[in-house]
Amino acid sequence: MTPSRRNFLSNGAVAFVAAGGVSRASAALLPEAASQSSPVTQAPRAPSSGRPYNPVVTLNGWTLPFRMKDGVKEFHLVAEPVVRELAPGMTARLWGYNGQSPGPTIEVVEGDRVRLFVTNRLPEHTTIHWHGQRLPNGMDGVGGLTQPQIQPGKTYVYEFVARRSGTFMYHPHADEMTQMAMGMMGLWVTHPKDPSFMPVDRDFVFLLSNYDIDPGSATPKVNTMLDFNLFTFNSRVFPGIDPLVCRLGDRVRIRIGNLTMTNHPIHLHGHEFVVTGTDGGWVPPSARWPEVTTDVAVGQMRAIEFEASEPGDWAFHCHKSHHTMNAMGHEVPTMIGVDHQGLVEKIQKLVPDYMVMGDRGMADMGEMEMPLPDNTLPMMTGTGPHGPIEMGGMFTTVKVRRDQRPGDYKDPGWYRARKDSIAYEWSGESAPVSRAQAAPEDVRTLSVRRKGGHASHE
Ligand SMILES: [Cu+2]
Repeated sequence: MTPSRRNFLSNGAVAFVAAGGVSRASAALLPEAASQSSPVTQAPRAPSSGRPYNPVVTLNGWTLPFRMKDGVKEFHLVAEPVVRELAPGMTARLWGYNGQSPGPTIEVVEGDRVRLFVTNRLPEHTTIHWHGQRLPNGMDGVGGLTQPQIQPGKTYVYEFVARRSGTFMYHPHADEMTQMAMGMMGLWVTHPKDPSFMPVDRDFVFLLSNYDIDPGSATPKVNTMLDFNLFTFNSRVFPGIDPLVCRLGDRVRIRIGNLTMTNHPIHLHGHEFVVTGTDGGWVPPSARWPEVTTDVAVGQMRAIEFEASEPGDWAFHCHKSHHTMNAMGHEVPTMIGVDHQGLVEKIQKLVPDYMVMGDRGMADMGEMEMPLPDNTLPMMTGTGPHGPIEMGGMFTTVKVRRDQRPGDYKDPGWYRARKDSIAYEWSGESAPVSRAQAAPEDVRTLSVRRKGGHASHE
């Protein structure tokens, strides 16, 4: 056993003893740390005390309960290893908060004094940084800079006033390359003091995160710099991501935070929206312009708003096409246009399971039943009412329904469009197809010049 392995184990043992051995008297001072094991979207949690607000809905997530103590809103976050189902068929061993990655959403009201107890049940030290908040410097959660690291088994207390309304995030500022690659992050929403300020009927929130998990394994590779293979909304990939269910005519807000290593152009079909909020606060109406795609850069928050005026199942996704794929083989050659005739039989004599892939594009992958290693997902997955959707990763739908009851977020199933309103196959006479002249057989796209110049190269 190496010394570092031994240290790791003894740290873990200390954490366990400390977490399990808290005396009753001191435990009573801490607010209960609620935990969540289900990845299903929980209904919005109306505040039980304190100032009123219109709660948000965390996509495939939940809101952390609080208690009022002498006028202070108290929360208890526990940083710990968690098991997160990324989609049915695949679970990942992540680090998160209170049983899930991302951690629970924290909802408070502008002007609230907030006290956050943070218990560390990880095998290494951590901190929490309250991304975007105005707060005293010592509460900013940058390990080494503004506070000592929270060692395994210890609980730290953060306290500050939520000074401005808006959308924020929380994440570690301690070994963050590892801890964020492992899924440690959460959302924070500060509601305006006046509940009639910019009211909406549905207020959704989610974080963008990415992981690199080899097929057949469950723990993300934390040293990956750019080549991630799973891109997620709230640590879920399509078809494991719930739809954003709306009632026709609803004013809808979607708040998106990005804690991945790259930007994500988030695109909504069938509606145009305006960006109403950024990390810096609310955008004044005179400064907004209509969009159908908004780029959410690394470390940014965007709130978008629109009227759900068009019934249907509308795609809502990152527009980087690799981000709507699950674990991909990066070494796969492009085979479009390659003639396989006669080759397959020859190869199958050596490799009986060999299949031709990609000679007419990759769309076949959406329906092909290929043998997969345990605990991974097909590259494209999810089936709709008209067949395979050929998407994974950062994709879901906004479902707009006339008969969805206010406050009801239950999936209404697939949209039943009127038959004469669906794109259809032309059954009339076919017209002659005029084509550009075919490329000549002997076309050279690459001409190599050898040292001897033109003369030696024909
Ligand atoms: Cu993306």
